[in-house]
Amino acid sequence: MQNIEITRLFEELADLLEIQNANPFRVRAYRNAARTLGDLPESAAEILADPNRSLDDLPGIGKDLAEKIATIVSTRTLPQLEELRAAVPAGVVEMLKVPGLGPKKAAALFQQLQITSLAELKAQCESGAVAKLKGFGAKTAQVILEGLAHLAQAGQRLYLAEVEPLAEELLTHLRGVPGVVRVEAAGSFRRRRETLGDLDLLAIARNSEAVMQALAAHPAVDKVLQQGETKQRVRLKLGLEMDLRVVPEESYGAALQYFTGSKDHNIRVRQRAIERGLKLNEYGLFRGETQVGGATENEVYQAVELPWIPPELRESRREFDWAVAGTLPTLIEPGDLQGDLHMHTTATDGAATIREMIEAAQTRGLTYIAITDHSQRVSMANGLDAKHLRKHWAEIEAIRADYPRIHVLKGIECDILEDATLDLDDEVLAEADWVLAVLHYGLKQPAEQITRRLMTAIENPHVDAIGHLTGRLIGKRPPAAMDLGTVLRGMSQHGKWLEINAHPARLDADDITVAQAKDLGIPIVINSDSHSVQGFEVLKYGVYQARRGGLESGDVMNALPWGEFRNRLARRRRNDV
Ligand code: DGT
Ligand code: CA
Ligand code: CA
Repeated sequence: MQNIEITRLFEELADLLEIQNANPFRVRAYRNAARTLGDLPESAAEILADPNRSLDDLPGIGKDLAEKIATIVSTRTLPQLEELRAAVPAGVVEMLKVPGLGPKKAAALFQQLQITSLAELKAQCESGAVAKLKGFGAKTAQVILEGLAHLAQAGQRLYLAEVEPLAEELLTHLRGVPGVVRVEAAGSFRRRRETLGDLDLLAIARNSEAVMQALAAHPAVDKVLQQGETKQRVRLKLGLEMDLRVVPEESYGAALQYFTGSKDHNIRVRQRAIERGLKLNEYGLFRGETQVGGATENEVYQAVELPWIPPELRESRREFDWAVAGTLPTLIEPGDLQGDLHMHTTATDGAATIREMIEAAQTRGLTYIAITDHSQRVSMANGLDAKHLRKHWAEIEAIRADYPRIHVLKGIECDILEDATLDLDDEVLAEADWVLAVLHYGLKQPAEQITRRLMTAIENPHVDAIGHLTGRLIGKRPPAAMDLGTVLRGMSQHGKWLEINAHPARLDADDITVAQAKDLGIPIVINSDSHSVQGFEVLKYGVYQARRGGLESGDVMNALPWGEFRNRLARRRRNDV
């Protein structure tokens, strides 16, 4: 069990308590515990299993919380949480998913206007009742309405990163069931989409009954929703539904191909089969009534005269053109990354010191990093002004001398201000080894202004890369509107690099944008945006996004060995790109 699952439950508990107007100290205790676990470099479950160690040695975790963590690790829930879930109407809990609505406001809406569903919330915002509530006002009501619209559009999907650890655990669990020959995840999970609507598992098993029983008995499963002879649908406690299908060995490839999707990709593969006098479905490849293949995916693609296509590319974009021409990219792999150019320390809003970050990066096998704390505009995160930044850089310089095996760049995450100027003067930026320019504020400005702001950064010779391009938070905050063509052409012309921010809520720039960037020859960097020593874990999600954009290792600057990276950066900085 991963810390993130425990963290989620504590946060939910804190939210529910807050809705019930519980003692603020209790609420804070759960939130602090969630933060402690989130920043913990090791698994709480492993500490529990170690007889020589105790969870209550961790800061902010007392005996009571340690016991609760133990309960979660063994049951994946808490009796207290179940009680609260039953006591607070589901519609009120749902309100917390609305961007701009926290537990305090949800509680007020519930207690004072008796709102218990999103539909009622919308109606009461439109009628003006919400605006009249104490502490709300017309502007808040408007923000809630916009949040509701965004939520409806995004649907109820979970981030891949929230699901992946559990999916791997379930796969391992099912692979251990006697008689199981193979189990694999298909669907959007296998295509590594940034969010998942549900999880699709496919198994070959001698006894399908036994696999389904093993799944139903797993503590992560909340409820069996449907069960047939070869198909089972369950709801996971994580808040996601999952299909398990048991298929015969001779159909496995066809089923894997079919259920991996995407639907549009499948339609084109099936069309190619028809053109060759074949019929393709999830049971196999058929000529007339006779099965002529389908045990492996390779057979399926071969039959339609294509090479095997990596799942991440199966979105019916350019993969067929590439496959036919024999130019499918050799996609970058998570293990290819050698550096990370975006991370925070205790100098601003990070949880770890410069030394701790360097050591954690080194433990992960990275050979170069850039420390990029926030600039002054981000006052909430203790952003640095010129004076404090220079002091921070001097500290990095002194410390990096102690670590000869890793190269540490003095960087900055410099804000691009609302008025299209940069948050720090050129003479300060000129002293940095690495400058990442980003938008944090005013993301709702008109497209022309956002474009102008980005162009300011792009035209500034000291800026090396643009970080989290659109500022989106998937499912929570829409991307800033901009003239993407102008921005990308500008980046190409001025030799700027584009970040894929690997944070699971950002994954920005997205797959389609990085594919466009690649066409324009814009180098990509995949960064963790770590705020703790655990932060590097997310790098692989950035790599998945890069794969979906068709990127090869050579397109990604921090997949280069240090020497080559340094030369590329130096060339960029001399402006001969
Ligand atoms: P999701 O669950 O929304 O994140 O996305 P997927 O792609 O996992 O979609 P899902 O779970 O509905 O279906 C899994 C795969 O099954 C899908 O990618 C392609 C295949 N599939 C499902 N329904 C159809 C269909 O009506 N026609 C075709 N050709 N394929 C389908
Ligand atoms: Ca799915
Ligand atoms: Ca499904």
